Amino acid sequence: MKKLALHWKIIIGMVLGIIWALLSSTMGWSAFTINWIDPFGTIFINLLKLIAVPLVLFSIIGGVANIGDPSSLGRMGGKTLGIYLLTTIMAISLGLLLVNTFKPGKLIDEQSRIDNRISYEIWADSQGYEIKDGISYLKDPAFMKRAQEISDLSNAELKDAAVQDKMESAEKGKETTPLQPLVDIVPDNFFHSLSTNGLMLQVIFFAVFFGVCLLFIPTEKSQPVLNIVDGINEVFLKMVDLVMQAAPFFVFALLAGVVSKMAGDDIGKVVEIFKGLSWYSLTVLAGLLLMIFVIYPVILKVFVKKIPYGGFFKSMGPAQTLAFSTSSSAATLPVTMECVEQNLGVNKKVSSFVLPIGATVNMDGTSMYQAVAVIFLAQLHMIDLTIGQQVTVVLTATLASIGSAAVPSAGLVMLIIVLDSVGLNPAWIAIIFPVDRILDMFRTVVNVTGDATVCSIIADGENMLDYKEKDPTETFDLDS
Ligand code: DAS
Repeated sequence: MKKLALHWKIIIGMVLGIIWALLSSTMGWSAFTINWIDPFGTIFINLLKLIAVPLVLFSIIGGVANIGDPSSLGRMGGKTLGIYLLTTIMAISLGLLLVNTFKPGKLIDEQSRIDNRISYEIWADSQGYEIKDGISYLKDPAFMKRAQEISDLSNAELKDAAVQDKMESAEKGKETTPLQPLVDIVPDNFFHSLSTNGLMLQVIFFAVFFGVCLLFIPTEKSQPVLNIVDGINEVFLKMVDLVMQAAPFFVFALLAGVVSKMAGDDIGKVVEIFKGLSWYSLTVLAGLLLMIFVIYPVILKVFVKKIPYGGFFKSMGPAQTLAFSTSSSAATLPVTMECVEQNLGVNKKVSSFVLPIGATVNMDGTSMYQAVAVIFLAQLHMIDLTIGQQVTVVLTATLASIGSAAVPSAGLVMLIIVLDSVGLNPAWIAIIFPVDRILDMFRTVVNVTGDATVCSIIADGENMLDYKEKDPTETFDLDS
């Protein structure tokens, strides 16, 4: 029987995980699933993250030192950041087009929108915001009574700790100087950067710095270092191959855990979650799926003729299915790197540099989702953002997606900054919180697909792309 490609095995693992979770929630076994199956999903993500940081460190040092002249590194760096920025702004613009066209926030009943608007005006007034196009609801005592009920209710909902601490951490992140993001890239203690989650940019900075300095020492001294670096790199890539042998089982555990935590022993909860936010979820999904199946393939067709439509998906299948299952670009990074190098034929000198940066700062799916979410929430509260405000959303969603960590639900936390930038209530993330984990799976696939697309364009531009149709069953082979 023909060997099944790994991404099909992963998809089968995902489907079985969802079926198991739905079965276990009807049979009352969700506690068993959460206690005895879900931990294997966490182990899988830990294993991938365990590999990601050292793999990035050694592959960038090797990639930079092998590049030869620092000027081509500078050129590649400039192109990388430039194209990443372009794809992010394009994703946000597509999101704004969809949410302003379908207006999902206006599809709820008028009275609820009026109530929402009143609670917004109460909140805005308490923040000292001046409401320009204020409506007369606040003058009518009947509305004031209703408003008080709503604001009490919404405050009670927002007591939810999961929302509260996310808000506190984002609030803390707000008090910084404009150049703080630049300062944060330069580590003062490299071992702290290695041992602390979310400091990938500091690891990248150190690796580039170390690799460039390798270029400036005599070859007889740098070559032994490079040989060790390349050897260590191979070991970490072999670790990826080993872990990926069990990916279908780990993904089964991941999906079983996610759905069981969502449904508990009441399968109706999953239905409830989706019914409440269906138009919003459908708008986000439409945008994300357009990015994956139309926008990126068109960009690839225009800039990189060699990679056929089907070939790209066959090559990136394992990384995309893993991005979906883990909802973490950081955890998926080692697999993204292997798929781009082994299947798309991108030279390691490009992928080792472009992909880790992409996983950290290029989150097209996240930025699109943030744009849709902000306009949806404004519509839900009968607030029409002006064009100027929507341009602000483009800028802050770009910055927020750059600042989002490559971990589950990071995009939701950074949404607070985008909401705040246009005078909306950051606590509204509680409204879209229930479906966030599911939408996060899709936006992480977009983030990873966008990184791979840009990496292929850069490699092709540097004549470092050697795409050959490959048998996808050979990827992650232990003896390859
Ligand atoms: N889960 C994030 C990632 O890893 C994306 C997000 O939260 O929006 O890419």
